[in-house]
Amino acid sequence: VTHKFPEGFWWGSAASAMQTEGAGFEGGRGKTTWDHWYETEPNRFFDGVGPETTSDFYHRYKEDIKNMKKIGHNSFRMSISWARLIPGGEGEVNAEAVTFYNNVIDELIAQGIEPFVNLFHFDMPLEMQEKGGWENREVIDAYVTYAKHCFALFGDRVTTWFTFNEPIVPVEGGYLYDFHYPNIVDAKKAFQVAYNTMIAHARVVEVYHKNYDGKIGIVLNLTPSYPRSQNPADLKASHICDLFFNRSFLDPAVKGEYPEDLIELLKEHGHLPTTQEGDRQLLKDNTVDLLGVNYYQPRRVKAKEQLPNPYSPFMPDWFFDNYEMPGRRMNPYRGWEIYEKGVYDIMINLRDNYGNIESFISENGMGVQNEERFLKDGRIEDDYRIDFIKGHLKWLHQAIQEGCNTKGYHLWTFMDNWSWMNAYKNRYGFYAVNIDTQERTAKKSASWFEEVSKNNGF
Ligand code: BGP
Repeated sequence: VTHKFPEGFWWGSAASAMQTEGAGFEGGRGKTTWDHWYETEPNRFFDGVGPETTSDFYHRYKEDIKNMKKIGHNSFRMSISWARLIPGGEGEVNAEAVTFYNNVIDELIAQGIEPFVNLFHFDMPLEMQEKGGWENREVIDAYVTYAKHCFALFGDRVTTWFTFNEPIVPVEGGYLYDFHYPNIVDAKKAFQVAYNTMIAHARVVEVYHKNYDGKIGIVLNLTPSYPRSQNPADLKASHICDLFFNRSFLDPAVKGEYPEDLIELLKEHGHLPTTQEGDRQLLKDNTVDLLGVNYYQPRRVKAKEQLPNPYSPFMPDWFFDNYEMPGRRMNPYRGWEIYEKGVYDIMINLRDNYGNIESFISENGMGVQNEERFLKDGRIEDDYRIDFIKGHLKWLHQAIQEGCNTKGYHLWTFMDNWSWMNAYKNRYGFYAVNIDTQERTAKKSASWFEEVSKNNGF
């Protein structure tokens, strides 16, 4: 073993309710925006596949958790579906959902796998979105009540919680770039939604800290923003990109305040969100205990080639252009850049500028289209995924050597699952899932990961 990880390193994977549970509306699950969007615009979804069945974790969780144990997981991040626990988002708790989540949590613990539980992974109850979603503070109240129920029901056994997964994604998708419901393009609303999400987050952190002893954090997709050159214009472009896409969530979550230059920028363009008295203090007082970092690819940024038309609607991209760096390594099966050192740069940044907050890689993974082409004697020989994970782990190991407070590595994802508009296009799992039969088959990476976690390194 040349890369040994610290004792107790978290080896595991992550998944989310909407993407794995399936079972349609069985067990009294309420509608989410995804069910609604699929009903109204099925063509938006890859192959026309919607969220009703996904990977049937609802019925097969026992088999899946057994498989997690088999490949050496000591931790697993799942999410609770708000719409399953409280159909409609407010009101009565659904007893069947309580039974289901109790069963899953108890089964994980029985197998020696620590459940990390996330409260919100893109799956807004439809009724809450109809009230305006995160634009409306009443929805924040409903979310806080939902969180209180979760803590009261499961907090005796679950001691690692997350408020949100990638809260920027519903903002980008739903309010800027048209890939999530309610698919409107309006930067002013986008910033309001982003801001209110952080208020919801801080209020839940506050509730948890007042009443429980465990840890609570947030999961952010951090995308290091690398400038094309060291020219002032490129540096400025990458700085602004970083403010919008990383620091708008990272700073309030970890430091309890927004970057001054982000506030100035929004003010200058008349896009500051509406705030309420007490918000600033709330954020200040309720920072996270730990940070989940989802890392897939960096951003490559250059100065704007053409100044934006000042009469066009304001967008973050007024300030930078994406840059296709010559020679960058691409994942040929998903079209995303592979840059393993990104995890190291993120961790060093957290060490030096964010008080070395406790963190872990909460998602990292390699999506592959038509992965069955790598099937050999009944098993998917995913050596590319092994190389991908190894490459990232090497840099993570280096960061730990240099004093970063990095506690674990979770792959996205445990088994192939349904992904938002991409449905089953990109496969990420340690286990392949046949979506017709729901049969699970370990890929080569699963046995490799089993060795890694057993040896606590490779
Ligand atoms: C992350 C999300 C996951 C998952 C993953 C893969 O941003 O947290 O929910 O979807 O991306 O994305 P895709 O399936 O589009 O390749």
